[in-house]
Amino acid sequence: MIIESAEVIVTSPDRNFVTLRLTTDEGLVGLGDATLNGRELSVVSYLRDHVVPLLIGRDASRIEDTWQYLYRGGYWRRGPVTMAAIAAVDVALWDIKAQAAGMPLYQLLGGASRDGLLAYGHASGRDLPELFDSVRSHLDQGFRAIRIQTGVPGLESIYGIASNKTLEGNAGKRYDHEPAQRGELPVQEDWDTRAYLRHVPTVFEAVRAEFGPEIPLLHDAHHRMTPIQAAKLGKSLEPYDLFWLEDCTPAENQDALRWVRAHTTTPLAIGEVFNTVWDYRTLIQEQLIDYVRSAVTHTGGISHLKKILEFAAQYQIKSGMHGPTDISPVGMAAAMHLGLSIHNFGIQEYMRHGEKTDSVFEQSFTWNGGLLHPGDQPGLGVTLNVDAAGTYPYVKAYLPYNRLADGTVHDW
Ligand code: CS2
Ligand code: MG
Repeated sequence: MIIESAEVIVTSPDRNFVTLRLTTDEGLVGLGDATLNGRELSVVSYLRDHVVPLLIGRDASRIEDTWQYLYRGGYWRRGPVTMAAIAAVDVALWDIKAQAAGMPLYQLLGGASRDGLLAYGHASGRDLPELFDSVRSHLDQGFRAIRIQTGVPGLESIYGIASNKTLEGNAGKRYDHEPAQRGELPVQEDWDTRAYLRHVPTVFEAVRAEFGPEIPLLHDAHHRMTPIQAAKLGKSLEPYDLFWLEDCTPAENQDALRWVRAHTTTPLAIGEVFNTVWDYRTLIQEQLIDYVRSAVTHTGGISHLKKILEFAAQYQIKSGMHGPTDISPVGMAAAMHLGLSIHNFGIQEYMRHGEKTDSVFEQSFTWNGGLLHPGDQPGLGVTLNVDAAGTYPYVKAYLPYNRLADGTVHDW
């Protein structure tokens, strides 16, 4: 089974997506997500200019060999662009292999280890009434676990608040928070960690009072605190029994988590900006985290993330795969197949894509009783409508950045 063609398809229905589409000499088509939010075109070039020429004529069945060929053969290893490109090739080859075997990918990965995947949705609000409405709306949609993001008094627009705006063409319909904003330059947002640290515990106190002790609640600190600030927040949130506190410190410094771990029992999740197992080694070996947040799309594909999760399993660390709207339906499907097959599945992030996106990517996953299931179509179970994709050309978009009150750039 030879790879006959490799196309890199860029489309922007509700937001930009980059998809690798491999076709074999037997007519099988495999898809891989290569979307890197706010830097999409860098991966397009990496694929088109450097990787695609290496794929044509290769044996599509040799997934691990192709992975090593691209990782070791590329000399310049790791990093978000390289690992998103390798991920797209890897997932497309797994899609093809499962189709050739006539089974859904999770069956090829070892079969189902559960009936479905517990998923969490994004509730948010500038104030408590808005937040409570959002929690209720997610409960009505069937979510059995909910991420809580709140506005902070004194800060205009911060990460994670859906009501900042509604997406063009989706007027009147709540739309989960899509952080990347279309435009020629990134938008500046303000930040004040001390105001945030004062406010967040009061919000969780109110949410628990309103919705009770059972429902799993998650929070994303989005990389903004120092180790001791993160320790302080983790401790102040202990009474509210969080499922996890995510990205409490910037990810580069793995040692920082030793401080946080020393001060709080709030479970910790990290890794959505990680790209290889090397980013996790200290965190996993020293049990400094409880959840691996990597997405298949940004961590070298199913082949590499499966290895990271098997390493994590030895330390009772579970998966918590990244699943915002900048992970395409192809990337989400890959996450669901992997998540259904591994033993140490924890939870899956699930932000709904928009209608235009659903018209470009035909999907077979199901959402039932708060559980996702990838479906039982052969392969990933996603087909790309190339004509529809062509009607939504790329639109430049950037993630915002942060400045503190004194003008200093801060982690966003
Ligand atoms: C976030 C993301 O979903 C999350 O956990 O951290 O929304 C993140 O901001 C985006 O994926 C960045 O592209
Ligand atoms: Mg996050």
